[in-house]
Amino acid sequence: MKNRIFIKDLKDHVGKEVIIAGWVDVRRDQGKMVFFDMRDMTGKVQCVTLPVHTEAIEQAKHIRSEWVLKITGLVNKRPEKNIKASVLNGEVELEVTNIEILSAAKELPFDMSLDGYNLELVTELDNRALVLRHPKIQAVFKVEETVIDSFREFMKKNMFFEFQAPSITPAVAEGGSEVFQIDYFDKKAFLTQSPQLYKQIVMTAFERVFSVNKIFRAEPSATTRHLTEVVSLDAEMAFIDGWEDIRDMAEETVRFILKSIKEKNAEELKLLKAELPTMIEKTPTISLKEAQQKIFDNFKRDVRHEKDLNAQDERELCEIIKKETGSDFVFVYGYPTRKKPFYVYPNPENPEVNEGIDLLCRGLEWLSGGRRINDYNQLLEHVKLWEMDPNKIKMFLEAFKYGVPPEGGFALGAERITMQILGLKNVREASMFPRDMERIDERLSQ
Ligand code: AMO
Repeated sequence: MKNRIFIKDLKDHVGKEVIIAGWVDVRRDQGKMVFFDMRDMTGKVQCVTLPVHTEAIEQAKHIRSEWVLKITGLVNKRPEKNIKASVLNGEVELEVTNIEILSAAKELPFDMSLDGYNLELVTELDNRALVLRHPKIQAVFKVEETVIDSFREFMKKNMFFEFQAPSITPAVAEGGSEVFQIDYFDKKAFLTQSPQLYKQIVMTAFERVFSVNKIFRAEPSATTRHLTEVVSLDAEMAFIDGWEDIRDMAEETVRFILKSIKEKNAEELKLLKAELPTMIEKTPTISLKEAQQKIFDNFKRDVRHEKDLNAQDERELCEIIKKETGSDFVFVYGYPTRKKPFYVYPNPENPEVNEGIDLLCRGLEWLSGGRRINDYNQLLEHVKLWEMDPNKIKMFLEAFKYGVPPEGGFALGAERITMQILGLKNVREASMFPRDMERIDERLSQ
């Protein structure tokens, strides 16, 4: 739009007539004057319509929340007693001289004011298109944008090459039944559960690689932590001395993401009353066995013979580690080999456990990764043991025939990180268009 000024820049135009465009936020009639806030993508400003501007005030009396207007007005300094120094445009207001209605809006179905907004998650998701206009909802996705951007930035800083992983695959990468099968012409194929096999293939050519891609999991459980479509932040690197190199790279990646959010999203954190998790200088690393022992010692729950940590174990472990060290994060290693995917490297001294790792924070898994098998024959052995069809992953296996250095990698779910950083109760709040067993935009049971 020609000559349009962004609302955040109005303070640079005091005394001048300008054009702004945006949405009506709230209208307040006061005696003969009409006040309303206008909002564009850069912020808000108070508009005042005086009786002298006869045409404008007649129109101002009709406008309601979410109407889209083009406004001509004079940028005035606010009277001294009305100055709000701490808010954007707290020192100025716009004296409206002309209103052009670009689009009228239906009456809102619920209170969309900053403090009045209070919806159940189901209603929020049923009205996603409208609630995306609310600053608290926008704040969530601005933080998520930083999570994804800063992951990319950190990877590039560290010489990782970005590639585009496919979403349609001939085979199941992670194992298990949590996979969507699709009709692929007259054949069957799958939606990818993870770019795992592809990031490993690309690593064999580019050394350090990463991808930001959608993954799909047919998670049958309706938990607060699972989506069926996830933004996966994946990394893979060659020439490692051991799984500890992967752990350290994962730790520095997360540290950089947290630092970026602190720098870029102070306003959003404040609005959502969120406190960033504490990452101490060296995140504690403990084995699954040690973790289970700690849970037993502290909570008198005996999970020492379990093969994995369940949701309650993760919560309790994080609580213990926080108390002991001040860290919100903890790495867990030493999971049973047969409980993890075929590509994870077994510990040579004790092949019953592998060199995979998980990073937990505030009671939830943020990241998985570890060292991988880089020897072709050992990989083939695992393919057989895991009862997989080598023909279905021929391209992957092919890459390992021709010399592959010791390697490993990790992956983080963008929604889970956002959820945990902001203290959201449900991962669906951190997905703009969440897909789960019960919803693809609309509720499936309707
Ligand atoms: P994993 O299956 O643990 O590992 O997934 C990695 C991370 O992705 C996120 N995540 C999910 N988030 C929401 N809903 C889900 N259904 C969901 N599934 C996964 C979590 C999790 O920590 N190939 C390995 C990674 C690797 O070894 O590099 C993998 O996919 O944050």
